[in-house]
Amino acid sequence: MEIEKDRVLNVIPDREDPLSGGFVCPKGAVIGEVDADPDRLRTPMLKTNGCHRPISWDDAFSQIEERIVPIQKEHGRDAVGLYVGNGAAHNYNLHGNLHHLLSNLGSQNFYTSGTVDQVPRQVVSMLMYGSELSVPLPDLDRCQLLWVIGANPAESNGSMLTTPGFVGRANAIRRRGGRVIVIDPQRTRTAQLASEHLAIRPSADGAFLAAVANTLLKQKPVENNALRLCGDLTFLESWLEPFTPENVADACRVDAETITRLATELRETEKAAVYGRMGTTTQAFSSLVVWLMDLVNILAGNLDVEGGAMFATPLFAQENSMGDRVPSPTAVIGKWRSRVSGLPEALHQLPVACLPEEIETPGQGQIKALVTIAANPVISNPDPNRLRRALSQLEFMVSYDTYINETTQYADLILPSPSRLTQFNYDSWFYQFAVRNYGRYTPAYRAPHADEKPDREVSLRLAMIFAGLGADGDIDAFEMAALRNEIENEIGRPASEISGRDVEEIFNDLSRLPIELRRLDFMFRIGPFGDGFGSKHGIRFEDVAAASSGLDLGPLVPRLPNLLRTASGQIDIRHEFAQEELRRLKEWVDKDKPRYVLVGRRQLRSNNSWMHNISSLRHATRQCTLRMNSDDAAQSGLKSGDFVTVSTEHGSIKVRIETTESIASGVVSLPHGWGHETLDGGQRVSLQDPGVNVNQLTGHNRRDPLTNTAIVNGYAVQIATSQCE
Ligand SMILES: Nc1nc2c(c(=O)[nH]1)N[C@H]1C(S)=C(S)[C@@H](COP(=O)(O)OP(=O)(O)OC[C@H]3O[C@@H](n4cnc5c(=O)[nH]c(N)nc54)[C@H](O)[C@@H]3O)O[C@H]1N2
Ligand SMILES: Nc1nc2c(c(=O)[nH]1)N[C@H]1C(S)=C(S)[C@@H](COP(=O)(O)OP(=O)(O)OC[C@H]3O[C@@H](n4cnc5c(=O)[nH]c(N)nc54)[C@H](O)[C@@H]3O)O[C@H]1N2
Ligand SMILES: [Mo]
Repeated sequence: MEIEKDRVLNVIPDREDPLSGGFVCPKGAVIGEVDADPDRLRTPMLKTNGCHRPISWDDAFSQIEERIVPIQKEHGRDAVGLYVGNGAAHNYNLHGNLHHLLSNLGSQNFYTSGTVDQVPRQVVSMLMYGSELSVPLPDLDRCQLLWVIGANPAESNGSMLTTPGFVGRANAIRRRGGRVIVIDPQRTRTAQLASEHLAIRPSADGAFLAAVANTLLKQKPVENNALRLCGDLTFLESWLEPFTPENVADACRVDAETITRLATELRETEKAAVYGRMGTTTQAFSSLVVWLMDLVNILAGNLDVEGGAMFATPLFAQENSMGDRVPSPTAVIGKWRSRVSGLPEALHQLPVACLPEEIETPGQGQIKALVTIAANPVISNPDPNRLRRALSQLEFMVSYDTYINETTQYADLILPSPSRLTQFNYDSWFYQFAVRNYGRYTPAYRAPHADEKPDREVSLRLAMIFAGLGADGDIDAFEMAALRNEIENEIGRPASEISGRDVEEIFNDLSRLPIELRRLDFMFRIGPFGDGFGSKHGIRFEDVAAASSGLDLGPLVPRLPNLLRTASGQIDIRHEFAQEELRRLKEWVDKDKPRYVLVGRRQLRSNNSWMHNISSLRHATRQCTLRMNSDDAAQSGLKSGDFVTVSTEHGSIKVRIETTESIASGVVSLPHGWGHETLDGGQRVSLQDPGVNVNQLTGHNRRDPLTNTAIVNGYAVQIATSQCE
């Protein structure tokens, strides 16, 4: 970035960066506009007589303490809920401090946007490999055949697959004689790059993949390390038996010969990988589809082999890479259940489906106070109107965000996030899923102003308030005590690289760095590339910081069996949920299908519900329209620009249609993140072009049975011509 007097003049691609190769996303390019946006929050705002007015930070923290602590004392720990949204994942200073918030809050009411997103992917990884972070990634730079199912990385930049510049990578596959196959009811930008596009019927991926797996099983699974780690798979013959290419072809709208050909090709191509995302994890059979994708990768001989579906080895230690392999005792779901509906916890979270009822329903453990961080669930969760009613009945709500948004406007107190330019970043979350082993440290560009609080301080002050230690305690001492604890735990683990070492020695070594960098250094050094605090030759924080274009740690490498953390020490394929879901899938295959189903789409110049306040991101391709197949529209006498009413059992919305050949007949699509008309000021540009909230059509009763993740793709909808313009 070129910066002059706190203002970003220019964002310059870094062609030396081994991960991005100099690709810059249009949203990254406008970081200066976000930073300079006059609507961006700059001081804490307290709601008095219905309006948010600036107050000082000291007063803000005192308020939080005065309101939260009595609620905890009177109603118990679960009475304070925490919701963490997508914005936190992109920010080390938030994400890297979350563990302080969680451990000190001690509440079962922890929610994230993950249960409207990727949780089925992580839970299936936990069940199969023993860790939620063991997510197979297509080895894009070496594969010769890539299947992309229900994902649009050309617009999304990849998800659970960090791949800046996906378009270049996909073109490279084709240039080296490989093939890209996109399986998506929409002919997305990714599908336009593909060698072959299958416009599958929404929700049919399970049936399609079960038929592929069945075909592979009959052709005999490819022998390799991964297959050997699965043990006896003969039970699959009866599980998959109903799913032949012929039996599923109609339901999938893919003919039987194509299914057989694709399965064979997958088996015969040496470097091939199956990858899927949002269209696979927020649909009717999410967890089953994820399970099937991994199964297909295994049966075709592609799991954990070069050019296939591989696991990252991130620099930042993760549970599957810290020393030797030992089973993870927490790799189960349902460690506790929600109070009202009894839904199981997964990944220490309750599903968002529980949030409104846990606020509304009286009794011990009812949520009386809510803290939201970098989130906008009023837009991003199903049934927004119910959540709005629930939020307005809270005794106290605090939100931490860059903007006043549709959710934070309900907060009694909103804390402003600091300018991104004032903080270093290390994308610890995203590098766990990067197509190369890689790490990049980005230093801060400027010092914070007197009124700008770093995320670290805000997070630690909140954690100290939760812990009952007061709003003005010593955050450094607090953080260092927690770090010392972590060191103690790590040296107490026999499998650790630093097992049995001296706490003080490790702690003092970290003390050479500024306090906010010590844990980052710790995590690097106990990880697979770290120096184990002198126990081996390896990396320390300084090495990462010195690599100004990012530290390249090479292509993905095979990680089995050491990656496994299951109790069996094997890849666990046999799970009851999968068998039950296959039965439900069989019924679905045989059922009549609705006339129209709704799917989502992501937009290049948007990021879920935000970035809509940035004028230069307004664009012809970023409109909140209902895309409808041209022939379907013509049959109903509709043309682009007409308004229709779209309804489900949950609600109805009026929206302008855009007719297109690029969506399958019987499928319509709406982007999510819109519906700013309920904003009571706060974002002047967003209000000029509010769009409609697609989640008015979705409800909490439709969930993935295993993880209770919301279903937002493949909704049956009715479409009626609207009387209004
Ligand atoms: N520009 C931009 N980038 C983003 C975001 C953004 O809002 N804008 N959001 C970020 C976030 S939070 C995420 S999680 C990622 C998501 O990243 P992706 O998953 O890559 O993106 P989506 O556009 O959600 O892709 C989902 C695709 O699934 C298809 N689909 C829907 N239902 C089905 C189905 O039943 N079967 C099949 N096969 N396909 C189906 C849809 O047509 C759509 O093309 O993107 C991230 N990146
Ligand atoms: N129907 C439907 N619903 C969906 C989806 C869909 O495809 N269809 N997609 C789902 C998915 S994948 C996701 S991830 C969710 C996303 O939904 P949410 O997680 O609720 O969040 P976003 O809309 O991404 O909003 C993020 C908020 O974080 C703030 N923010 C950004 N950066 C920072 C920061 O550094 N600090 C702080 N404090 N705040 C920050 C932004 O201002 C914004 O208000 O939506 C889900 N909902
Ligand atoms: Mo997401």
